[in-house]
Amino acid sequence: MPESSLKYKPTKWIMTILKTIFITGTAGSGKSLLTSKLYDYYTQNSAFAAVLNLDPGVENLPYTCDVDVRDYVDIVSVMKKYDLGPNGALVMANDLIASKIDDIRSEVERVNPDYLLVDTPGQIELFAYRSSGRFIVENITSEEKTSIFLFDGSLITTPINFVSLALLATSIKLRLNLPTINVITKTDVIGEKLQDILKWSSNIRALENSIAQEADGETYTLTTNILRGLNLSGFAQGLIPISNVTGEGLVNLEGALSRILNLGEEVED
Ligand SMILES: Nc1nc2c(ncn2[C@@H]2O[C@H](COP(=O)(O)OP(=O)(O)OP(=O)(O)O)[C@@H](O)[C@H]2O)c(=O)[nH]1
Ligand SMILES: [Mg+2]
Repeated sequence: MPESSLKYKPTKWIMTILKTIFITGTAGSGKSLLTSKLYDYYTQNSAFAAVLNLDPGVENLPYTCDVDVRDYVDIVSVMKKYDLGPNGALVMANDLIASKIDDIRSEVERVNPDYLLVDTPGQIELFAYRSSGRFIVENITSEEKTSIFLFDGSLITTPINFVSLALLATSIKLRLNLPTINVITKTDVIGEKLQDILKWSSNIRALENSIAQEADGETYTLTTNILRGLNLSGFAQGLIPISNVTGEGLVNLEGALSRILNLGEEVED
């Protein structure tokens, strides 16, 4: 039995119903570190939080897993058994995880937290674009589910990069079919660029002007057409800037989660 399943919720909690937060984003955007910060936040506020790690390939995590897919699928064994390279093995591992969903769900139910934080794999396409990812999202029994999509602040160096990341965020939202909070991470290392990014995210005219300064011809036409399409669905609206390192902005993210998961009520015991 995995050690994590030894953590049980005290009896007084048994009747409360789970709320699940999927933490998604591009590789290295800060998903695992944010998971640990949210875990600390809920725990410090007397809520019972637990973490489900869905990344079969990760070696070190900045938190202790309560439920861990690595207990079900060993990536090195998958590589050897099926004679696969690392990417092929991750694809196979993700499908194997989906086939273990009943066991994973039972383990979550045994832990029985108020908040389940789900740290997703670095390879976002594995989680969001293969049917197994959506299957996992649909098969975790939970009263409320939401997704956080992390824009990696250090990747948004130009307005075109910003639009292409917003396109990815929208595509992931479409695949997972979950209410999504958009977050920009690593604000501690991007300096004044943050002001530009926040302006772009709230003012499509300003963004189009910045795109015009960077690109012309086909690139300009493609980028602005994508942008106008995304704007119809309110892309990147309310983008929340955070730093997982300094903690800046986390309080705003916690408030946004509360509005979705608790209808605006603060976390309470
Ligand atoms: N400066 C800074 N570094 C950060 C921040 N968030 C994460 N990092 C660093 O970025 C690196 C990747 O962070 P992770 O939390 O592992 O990111 P991830 O999205 O889980 O990565 P994968 O699962 O491999 O895709 C680590 O070195 C973190 O310390 C942040 O807000 N600011
Ligand atoms: Mg990670």
